[in-house]
This record gives sequence, structure tokens and C-alpha cells, in this order.
Amino acid sequence: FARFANRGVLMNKIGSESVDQATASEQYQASVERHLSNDVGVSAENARAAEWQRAASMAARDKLAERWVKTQQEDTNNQERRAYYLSAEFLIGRAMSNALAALNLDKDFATEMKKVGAEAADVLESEPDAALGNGGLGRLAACFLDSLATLGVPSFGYGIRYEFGMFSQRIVDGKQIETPDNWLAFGNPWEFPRRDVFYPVQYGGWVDYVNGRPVWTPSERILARAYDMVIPGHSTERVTTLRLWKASALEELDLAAHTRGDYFRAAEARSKAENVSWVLYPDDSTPQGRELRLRQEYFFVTASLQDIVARHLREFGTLDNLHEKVAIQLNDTHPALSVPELMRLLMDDHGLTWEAAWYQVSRIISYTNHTLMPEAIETWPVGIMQYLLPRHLDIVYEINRRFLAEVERKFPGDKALLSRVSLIAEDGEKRVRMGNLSIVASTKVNGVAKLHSDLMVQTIFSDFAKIFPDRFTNVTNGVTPRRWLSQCNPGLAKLVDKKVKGNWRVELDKLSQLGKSAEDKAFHADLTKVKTANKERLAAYIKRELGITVDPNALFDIQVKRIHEYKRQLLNVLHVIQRYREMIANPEADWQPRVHIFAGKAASAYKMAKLIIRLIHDVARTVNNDPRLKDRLKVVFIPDYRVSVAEKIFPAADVSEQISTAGTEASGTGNMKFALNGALTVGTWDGANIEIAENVGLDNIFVFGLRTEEVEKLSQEGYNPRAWYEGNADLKAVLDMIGNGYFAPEEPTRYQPIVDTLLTRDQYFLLADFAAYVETHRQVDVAYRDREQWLTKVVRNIAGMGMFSSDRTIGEYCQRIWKIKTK
Ligand code: B1H
Repeated sequence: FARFANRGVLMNKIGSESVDQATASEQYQASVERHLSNDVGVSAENARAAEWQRAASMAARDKLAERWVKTQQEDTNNQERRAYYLSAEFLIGRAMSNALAALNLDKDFATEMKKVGAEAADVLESEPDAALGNGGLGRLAACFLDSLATLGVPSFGYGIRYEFGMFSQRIVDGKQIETPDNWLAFGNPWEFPRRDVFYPVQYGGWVDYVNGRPVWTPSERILARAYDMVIPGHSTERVTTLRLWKASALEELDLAAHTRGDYFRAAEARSKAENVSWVLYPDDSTPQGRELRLRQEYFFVTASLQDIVARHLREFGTLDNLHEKVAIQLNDTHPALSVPELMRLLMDDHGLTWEAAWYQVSRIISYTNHTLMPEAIETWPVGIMQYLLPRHLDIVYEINRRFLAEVERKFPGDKALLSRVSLIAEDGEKRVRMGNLSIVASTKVNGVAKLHSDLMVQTIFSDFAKIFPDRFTNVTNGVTPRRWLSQCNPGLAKLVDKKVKGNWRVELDKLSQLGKSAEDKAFHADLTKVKTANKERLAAYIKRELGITVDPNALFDIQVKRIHEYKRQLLNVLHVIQRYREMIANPEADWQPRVHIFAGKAASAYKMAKLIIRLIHDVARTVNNDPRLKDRLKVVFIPDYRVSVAEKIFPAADVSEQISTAGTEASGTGNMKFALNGALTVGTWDGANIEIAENVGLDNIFVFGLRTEEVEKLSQEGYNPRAWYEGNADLKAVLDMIGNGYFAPEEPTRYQPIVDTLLTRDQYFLLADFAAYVETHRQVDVAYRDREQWLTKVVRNIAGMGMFSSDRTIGEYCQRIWKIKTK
């Protein structure tokens, strides 16, 4: 202690920030060592990387806890409106590097660790990812928390503490194998279990009307227990809270059963209850799976709303002003049960009338739509709702009755309209439409990129746009520049620091200053050095993971995202095969060496996506081992794509593949991470690609393919993929190779299903876009060879990415949707 006290005096005397900094780092290191001994229980001499990691995160957590207490106190005192972000997914990834950066301890960490004989990189690598999400939607929620904290917005994230997150992906003989993600196996040093914060969650039973008042008698009751994670802000001491709910039984043990010797029964209630928060998205192809998913959605919705109401009552003692102090954002429809649940809480538990409750609910809730794909729009069979949530179904019916009456008044006699906008789908099995429910109750409904928001009101929600013209808006997605530039690409961040005045990490617009260096040769040389180092780092990872050697001087062309037909990884493969054909036909030509990198997971029940993964592996095997190519073409599938792997991939890309069929990708956020890290986009006129193009300039992006209207027109006219196949000899040859078993001689029919769907249906217009795509890649090769020109484009990309910070996005939510002031 004396050591620090002296430092303090010294610091005050000379007032030097660097001494202050050194002190902070030394104090932190001392705390790490204390935790190592007191909490982890090992000596510094014997500690392994994972043990240092635990100690280091506990020490960081201590520091964050101080900020947390302060933030909570400020928010309680200030009584400002809070934003509550409800999401079934938060794809956080690792927390350590981000925490160190927020605490300004990141720069000395490696040096301090070295002193005790530990390698900082190994310590950081030993942290498991918190993978409580599937993909873009979940990662967006995580970026939003980072920005909420950084902007100092009074806020909470609410979700589920899944015991098992997104499955781990292993590849065996080219096939995806899913294994459980036991991320909590060694405990989670970042979380604060709040043992005194829990709420009942009830399911089933029936509803009686006693003197006209509904009384729900549930048949099952479990508990939701709060586990908090602190989310640090950057360049501020403000933090936000991610509160995740874990399911538990009311009584851990049926003692009577145990005494009878019925141990199975004794533990049954517990395991049944805990099942609710056990795994992220149980496979929804089975009825049991779907019911569990509905249980999960209600579980985190009711716990979060009860918590919000309890906090408000503690702070204000009345619910009259709830709508002035609470803004709730629904991240897609997964938390849409918030609508009937908040009505139920206000009416049944707190005695408000229907009108008073609705007045509040419709001012509190807003909804973000993330997809136009019909199969991803949630509906729940009325039967399951009746059985699990009878009171909520009653409320949904009453909302619907009143809403349809209002529509009938505005548009008299339009029966078709009524049936289209009804909250209940009546064609076939009756189902509750969660999107319609969310819209009817929302203050604002937003899409996630300009095109997506436009299509949303022109297509799936056009009736609602007529009924509620002022309700719909756009808030284009963004990503946090802390994780996705500063932390994942320290080399580039350092260059940006040299060129850009001001704190670009929290004011990303400042990147535009790079524009003046777009043609600066010395800057180009620095950028090349950084990119090459990042490619070497990824090449080493590929070597370690897969044993494949790739040349860091080759062009790295990368497509990473969930495997989905609409995202068209297959189109990418068709181009690779076409290139392969051209190269073996003319092996002496001066081919641009390329590495085509893929990564992504397929949903476990999605057969076609899994077959695409297998095809990528079979093409890789063929291409990578063909001596005629002399290593100038490599294909790599990096397994188990996740946030921590993404952090190694984005900084190493030369070309970013964003090739969804126009009109299908709501926004994309990987596209932003690539461009921010100096990759040029090959992309369709879709999602946020369009706004990226507008911001970096059309000369600095490779746009190809059919536009949304053209896709629509082609489809109206009757799209015949076979005609495109017959009409393009290259395309025909490529598809024939796949169909004839060229890539799977041991089982020539393996890819027949792929060729069949492409020739008979081709729902996503791959064949129509093939020629333009191949031609665009020829242009990419030419452009890449002109190094100065290419690097100018790279600079213009980075310089143009200022608006894609999630700080800008959250600023817009605050201003236009939540009505919350930001500094
Ligand atoms: C997005 C989802 C999604 N849109 C259902 N919809 C899910 C739908 O497990 N489920 O049931 C999970 C996720 N995810 C993505 O959201 C869009 O496809 C991206 O284009 C967009 O960038 C991202 C964030 O807005």
C-alpha cells in the first residue's frame, strides 16, 4: 500500500499523466496477482494462461464495478428516461480486451504480464466467447450496448443467460458437426449473480372471470434469476448493464419424493425449470423445440418487464409516468410478448383500465424489423398460446378486436384488408402474427438500412404503412469502432491515430480526414505493411487450424456470415470453379494469386446450407491439390466462425463478398467491418451495401448484378434458370462439373440436389447474376494489380465509413425513437 501512496504523492506533485498511467497499471497488476492467489488459488509461478485470464478479468471487473455503482447512482438521481433493449440474443464475444481498452489499461497489459512470465496474447486467447446469439442480429445488440455505454445513455440490455450458446462447429470429412458450446464450464468471471433479484414466471392453466375481472390460474411456476454483466463505455466512466435471466425451480428439491427414495422425481422439477434457459434456439423443426422457444421468449419478457416496473415503482412510487421514463425496444419480434405481458402487468397486477394501460404500452414500446424473408417472420399457433399463455391470448384477441374496429372505421368495407392486417392468421391453422402485434402496439417501427426500410413499407407492411403513416422509419445499422477497428486492428488504428485529429474512436466521422491522404504514397506503404502483417497473422491461424499454407501476398477474398441460400455462398463457389476452369485451360497466363476464404455456420436442420459447406470443402480439396495451379488459387473454409475468429479475419481482407440477391439482406454489418478495415466490397445493390457505396464513392466499390426491381421484374415475367444455363457455356460447364461429380468422384451424385434446385427454381437468381459476377472479379484482378490505385480506393473506403459507427445509430434511436437526450 505504501508503494501506491508514495506514487500518489509523486503524481500530484508533478501532475504527469504518464506517471498516473503507470500507477494505474501497476495497481491493476497488483490486483491481478491478488486475485490469482486469493480467488483462483494458484501461484504466479504455476499459473497457466487461463488462470491468469480469470485473475485479470476479476481485477478488471473490480474497476468496472466502481464505474457501475456510480452510473447506477447517477441514473437513479437524475430520473431521466431509460432505454431498455430487449433481445433474445447478445453476441458479445470476449470481454477482456474491450474492458482493458475501456479502462485504459490495454497498452501496459503485455508489459506487466511479461514481468510475471505470462504471454498477454495467450492470456487473451484463453477467454471463451460469450456466443449468446446466432449472427448479425445478436452482434448488433452487442454493438448497441457498447454505444449505449459510450454515449452515456441510461439503459439496460435484457436477455437470456443461455447455459449453452451458439453451437461449436467442427468439420469432419467436409461435413459440419455441431457440438455444445459449454462456455460456462470454467465459470464466468464477468458476471454478477444478483441473488436478491428474481421474479416468478408462470405458464399454463386457465383464466376465470370473477366479477368481470380476469384471474389467471397458472399450472406451472418457475423463477427467473438475474445475472448482470457490466458493459463499459469508452472515453467515459459511464457503463451500461446487460441483465441476463437464468431459469430455476421454485424449490430445488422435492424432499418428499427424495425421502420416498424417488430421486428421479426429486430432481425432475429442477431440471424441467432450468431447461428454459439451457440452450440458445433449440432446433425449431420439432414441436417440442418450438414450444420451448415460446417458453424462452415469454420467460425473458416477463422477468424484464417485472424488473422495469419494480425499478420504476422504487424510483417514482407510481406508474402514472411510466411511459415518460421508460422506452422499450423490441429486437425483432422475439420479445413481442412484451405487448400483452405489459398490458397484463398494468391491468391485472396494478389495476389500470384497458385504456390507461394501452395509452402507456403504445408510448413505451417500439419495434425493429430485421428481415423480410417470409420464413423468418414469427407466428405462433393459437393452440400453443392457449395452452401456455391463456391470459395473453385473451389480451391479443382484445387488442385485435379494437384494432380491427379502428381499421374498419378508417377503411370501411375492406374485408380483405382486415384479414391481411389481423393479428390472427385464419388461413389454415390459426396463428398469432407477432410482427402485426408489434406494429399495432409500437410508437415507431424501423428497418435497419434505407432499402430495407423502404421495402418494408412497400411490401410486407404496406397495409400498416397506410393505416399508420407516421409510424415507420429507418435507422441504418452500425458497428462499434472500438472492437471492430481499434481492438481488432491495432496496426491500422495506429496509422489512423497519426493521420486523424480528435478522438475518432468515439467520433468516427473524423475518419473523413483520411481523405486528404488518399493518394499519399508513404501512407500507402504504411497501409500495405499493416495489411500484410494482418494477412500473415490470419495465414498463421489457417496453418495452425487447417494445415493449409496460404501466401500472404495473394489477394484475400473473404465471405464470412451464416450459410444461407439468399446470401449466395454458392455464387461465390461458382465463380471459384469458373476461375479454376480458366486457369487449367491456360495455366501459363499471369493469373492474380488468390485465396478464397469462407467461414460460417449452417443451422443444424438446414440441409442445403450443410451441403454447400461440404461443396466448399470438396472444391477446396480439388483446387488446393491441383499442381497445375502452382498455388495461385487456394480455397479455405475456416471452421467455427465466431466473434473472436471474426476479429482475426476482417483486418486481413482485401476483398469483401456481400453478394446477397438484391432485396434479401436487410442490412448486413460484416460489410461495414470489412470496409472499415480497408477491404474493397464486391457487392450487390442490397442492404447497407448501398449506403456504403454512397459514402465511399461508386469508384471505390465493385457493384454488380440485378437490382431489386430487376429481380422482381424477372420473377414476374417467369424466371427460367435453365435458359440461363443453356445460354452461357461457362455457366453450363461449371454446373455440369458439379453435377457430374468432378469434386466428389467417390460419390458423383453428392451435389445433384444443388444442381437440381439451381436448374429448376434458383430462388435467389444465382444463374442470372453469374456472368456479371465473374466479370466483376476480372475487374477486381486488374484493379488489384495497380497498387497505388487500389490503395487510394482502400483509403477512400476507410475515410468514408464514419457514419457506420453504432454510436451514430444509437444517437438516432435516442433522438427519433426513444426521445432521450444525448450529450
Ligand atoms: C437478421 C434475423 C434473425 N434478420 C430469426 N433476422 C432468428 C431471424 O433464430 N431466429 O429465429 C435469428 C435471427 N437476423 C439479421 O439482422 C439480418 O439478416 C442482417 O441483414 C442484419 O444486418 C442483422 C442486424 O440487423
